Amino acid sequence: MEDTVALSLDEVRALAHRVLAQLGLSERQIGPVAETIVAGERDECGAHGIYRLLSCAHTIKAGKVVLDAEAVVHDMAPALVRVDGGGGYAQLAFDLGRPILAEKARNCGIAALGLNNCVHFAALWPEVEALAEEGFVALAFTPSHAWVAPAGGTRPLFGTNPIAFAWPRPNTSPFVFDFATSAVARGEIELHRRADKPIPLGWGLDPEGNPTTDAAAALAGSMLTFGGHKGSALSAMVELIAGPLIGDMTSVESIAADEGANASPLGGELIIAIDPKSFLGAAAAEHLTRAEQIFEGITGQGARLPSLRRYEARARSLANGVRVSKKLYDDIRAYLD
Ligand code: NDP
Ligand code: PYC
Repeated sequence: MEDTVALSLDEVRALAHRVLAQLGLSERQIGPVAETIVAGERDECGAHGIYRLLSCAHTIKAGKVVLDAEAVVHDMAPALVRVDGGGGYAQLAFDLGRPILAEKARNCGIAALGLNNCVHFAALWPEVEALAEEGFVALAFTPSHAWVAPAGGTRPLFGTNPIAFAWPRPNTSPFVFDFATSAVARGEIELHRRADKPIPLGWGLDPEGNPTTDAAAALAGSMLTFGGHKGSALSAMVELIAGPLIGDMTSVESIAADEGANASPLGGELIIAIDPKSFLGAAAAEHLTRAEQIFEGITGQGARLPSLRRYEARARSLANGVRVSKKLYDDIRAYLD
């Protein structure tokens, strides 16, 4: 049984603030970055909770984050806005762009926010969930580093390229899913390597292109997409719509810009918000209520609704705090010495 440390969410937040401040990140960025990390730990998303403080530390020490970045808004069209993150973390740019995206989606029915020139380490669900809490249907996409082979190939080309979706539900938390188009997020394989645990077949290939259960070999070789050619095509879509479409890098370009530093991915993100009230007018409430049949149809046969695990974890963490691996806690605290 692994040694663990019990922390309240306030202690997780304080730890994140202290480590990020010690690393020299500006106050402007510490707030939104720390909140994303707290949310990941709170919702028991191990690969995107306080574990990410280690990748923030590595990325900052490698000189790959502009510590005092200022995000700048470019209002492109009635339904389009871009935010240049100035080489800082994507959370700063998202926080600036979110109210503008919401206003444009309310005015136009649908609107898109392109984040450019950002560092990405996080899960995307906090962003789409926040938009759905405001009543929007929301989607988000971002490329990462070229770590993933296309279906049928053996060399890294795509990023782990997540797709996140959120749907507002009457009187309850939004329906949200958010997953990498690789078989799993890279962070999950990194956690297996740290714990010296084998990975299932289907997650990666070794550097010679052979299927492997060795986490380190898959990290050195290539990861695989989920769902064969289907995940591969979706991954290509993410490259295109959150890369060239918004004038930003592909995963191949991001890993080239990394110059072997093994830091977090750099580049863009596309977020789309749709306002059901604009499509449906006074009938919006009736159709959102009808949509509930889909969720009842899932849970009614004992199947699991994406996001319910997180909401249950959230309730537990809000009540009792969280337990984190002692080794991870010590590795993070080492940045305070
Ligand atoms: P998973 O394969 O664990 O899939 C996560 C999603 O699927 C969640 O919405 C989860 O819901 C849902 N889910 C999982 N198991 C089931 C099940 N049995 N039945 C129904 N729904 C299920 O995650 P990944 O490893 O693919 O990705 C994890 C995170 O990594 C994502 O948040 C993603 O944004 C992030 N990521 C970020 C990248 C970046 O560049 N910024 C790159 C790649 C990944 P629930 O939450 O309730 O468990
Ligand atoms: O886990 O694949 C990942 C990842 C990349 C960037 C953030 N998370």
